[in-house]
Amino acid sequence: SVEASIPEPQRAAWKKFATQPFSNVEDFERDVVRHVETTLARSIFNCDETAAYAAASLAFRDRLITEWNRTQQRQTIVDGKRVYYLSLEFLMGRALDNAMLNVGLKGVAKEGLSDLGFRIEDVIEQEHDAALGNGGLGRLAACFLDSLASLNYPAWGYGLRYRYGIFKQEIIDGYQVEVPDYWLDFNPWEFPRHDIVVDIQFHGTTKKYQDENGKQVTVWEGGEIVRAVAYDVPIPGFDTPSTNNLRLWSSKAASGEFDFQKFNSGDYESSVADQQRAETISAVLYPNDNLDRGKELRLKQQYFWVAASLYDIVRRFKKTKRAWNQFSDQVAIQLNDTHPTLAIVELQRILVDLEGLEWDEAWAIVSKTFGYTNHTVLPEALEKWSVPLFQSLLPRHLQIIYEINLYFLQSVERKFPNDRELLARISVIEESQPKMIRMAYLAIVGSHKVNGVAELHSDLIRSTIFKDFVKIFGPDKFTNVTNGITPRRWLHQANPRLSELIASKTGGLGYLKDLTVLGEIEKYADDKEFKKEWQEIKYANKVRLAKHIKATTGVTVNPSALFDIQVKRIHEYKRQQMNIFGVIHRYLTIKSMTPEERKAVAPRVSVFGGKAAPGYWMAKTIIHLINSVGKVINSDPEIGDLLKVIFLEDYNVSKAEIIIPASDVSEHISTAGTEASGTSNMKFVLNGGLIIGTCDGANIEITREIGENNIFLFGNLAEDVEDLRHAHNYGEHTLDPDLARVFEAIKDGMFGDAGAFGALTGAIEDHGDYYLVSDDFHSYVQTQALVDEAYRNQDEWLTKCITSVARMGFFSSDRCINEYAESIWNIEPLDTST
Ligand code: B1H
Ligand code: IMP
Repeated sequence: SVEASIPEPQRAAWKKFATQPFSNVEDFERDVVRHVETTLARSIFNCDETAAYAAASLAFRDRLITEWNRTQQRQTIVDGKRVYYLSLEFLMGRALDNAMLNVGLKGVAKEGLSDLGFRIEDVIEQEHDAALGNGGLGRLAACFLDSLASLNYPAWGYGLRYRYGIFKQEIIDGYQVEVPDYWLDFNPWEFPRHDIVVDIQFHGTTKKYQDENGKQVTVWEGGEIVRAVAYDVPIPGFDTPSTNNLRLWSSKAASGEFDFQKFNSGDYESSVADQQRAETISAVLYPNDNLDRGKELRLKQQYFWVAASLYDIVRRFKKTKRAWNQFSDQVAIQLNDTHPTLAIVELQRILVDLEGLEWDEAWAIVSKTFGYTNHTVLPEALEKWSVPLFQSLLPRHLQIIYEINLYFLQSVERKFPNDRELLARISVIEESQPKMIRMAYLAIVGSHKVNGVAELHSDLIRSTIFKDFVKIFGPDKFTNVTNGITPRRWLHQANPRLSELIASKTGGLGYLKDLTVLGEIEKYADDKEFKKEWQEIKYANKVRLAKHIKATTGVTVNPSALFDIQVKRIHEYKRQQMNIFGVIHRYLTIKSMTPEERKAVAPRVSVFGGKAAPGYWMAKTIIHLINSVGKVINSDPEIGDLLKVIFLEDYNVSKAEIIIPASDVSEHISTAGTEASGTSNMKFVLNGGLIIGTCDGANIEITREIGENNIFLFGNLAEDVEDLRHAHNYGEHTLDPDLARVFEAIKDGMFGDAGAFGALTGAIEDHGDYYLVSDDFHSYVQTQALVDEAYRNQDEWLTKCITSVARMGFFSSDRCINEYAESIWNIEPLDTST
């Protein structure tokens, strides 16, 4: 039973007046008007769309929080195991549309808003994206939260409440310009919990002494304290009352406001300095995707967030009054990449230093609690922290890491005696100058399971970067859980007409809870009527995107042309440079044709979008080249509709919801072995688009599911990459002749100042072509020709699209979360009928 704070005799009043969330149009309208008039202090004289958005959101928030309360109560009563998902990124996007759909009251809201004088589409558009993430890793965390709630798992997300999310991108004269994303001036989706605070310590010193029983005890004292304040974001499940919690920590000065003594003595500046320094910790999201820069503030963020979250988790466990050895029966913690690895060290510290457990006893608990997900093999993304930095910031944690490493190395030594090289290779401490802590190794040693995010990726980590650890721990510790996406946002919300069509053939929206039901539409892959409707929906989605393109870039594109889309973070390994070189090749080819020949060309619109990390110069040069090429091609009167090149500014989750449903073909063309999974590949296929891609990441499993006739694969295989790179460096590297022609055009100044793009061509011609652009170019261009040819036959094309969608059931994040629950977390869904 749960202790209630209100005595029995007074509870009747509480029950009588318990909040009744709206469920019909009239009650919804009443809530909206009440929020406009009281919460927002506005009226019919100044209620604009922003206010309508705010009030509608608050009405839904009231609903969510009532269910949130019930869900938390249910979890407490059941008193079972919970899973905690620790992620430095949650790329949530907009919340209102999602809340309306998940709760099943979008129709009610639509009618209610219309009665009050608003169009629901315009109201939804007012919302600022919650963009607390960089790309795939952060969006995966958001899809996981949706699935965890929808499947009724008792689960919490823990993250940081950044004041600034990922920057907004503006394109000025073809260059990326970063603008801060100050998103918190009004956020109706969070609940500040000023009563849930944790004081977090940094710096200071450690002391060892013997306690009264003669036991060695270590204390960590002094240094500075920063306060963590909890902000809760309710996460509604789809078609279930379950509403889970995402708890985000915000930093502030522990002393409260500022030092009044300093203030009164006239030292104004330093009186606010402490406060500002504390608030800096949760101020900004680091805008790097797949890159570790080793900045001190980032380490502070990591410890701040991990320590606050663990304090919260341990507090919750202690309330159950269980013995410590039951901790891992109650708690599973998943580490989203190595960013939260300090949680392993922090839990060991809590158990040994604060709770007085023996080292081995504590370590047995710790190593049963954590699971670690690896998301990349790129060497520049593997986190390492310098020992001197740790020594200064987290002195006690450094000692614990050394101790963990010592015991680990001793156990390896016993198993593999006299193999000094092995010990050096696997040590958590890299003996460099300065010494570095290898966070991935620490995460492996402290977890009971390690997983990759797609089959090829999981195979690669087992056979390359973590090979020695497989030998040491055995193969069972290493597993694969292929990523997935939530069909609620990425089909139902983004593509309502397609969702409706599918629902009409599969007996309703049930397929959104069991995506394998999609299989039932395969029987319509040759159905004339069905195909016609399908085609119309795709066309309407393309018209919608064409309008967006016109409004944001001024360029008119023809919705009947083939839409070829590559939207994702700009990165050399994702090879947007190969795509734009291919576009130039296409342009040169068309230019060399006679007018008669041009009549046979299939019109195409090449769409790009994505952010470059502010310090990633090469990626910024790629953006510049795309825009420069677009400028020339889009205004070439000889070309007209045959080819258009568009760069869409500020790609984010809400724009993805417009872009993805409009694609005919999308590009997932990373150098084989570099993209751990990719998740937008799944979104594009689920929305009835085909893929041109390499044999990399989840593309391989998508092919297995949908059939190789329904995907355009090209390029070298992962197993050959190493040899090819070796050959580049030691043998001859001859440039592909088509690519050479493209380079000549660039160097001739066809797209403006040739010098500006020298780094891009140079990386391929002169610096080893690490990403194998030249090696894959011929195969890429040939495969693009096959795409043109296939698109000409619309009837067959539609069959491919429908068949592919029908076979995409596997890629639901529900499947993925069930796999984690069963094979890593050992948790069960809760019964919500009580
Ligand atoms: C992915 C990252 C990443 N992998 C470091 N690694 C970061 C690494 O801020 N940092 O330091 C940020 C992000 N992101 C992506 O994860 C993979 O590249 C994708 O292939 C994969 O689909 C996605 C989700 O698993
Ligand atoms: P992928 O790298 O194409 O697999 O992208 C994965 C997912 O991350 C996309 O489908 C988007 O939801 C999201 N995403 C990728 N890049 C960005 C970005 O630059 N801003 C916002 N979201 C992004």
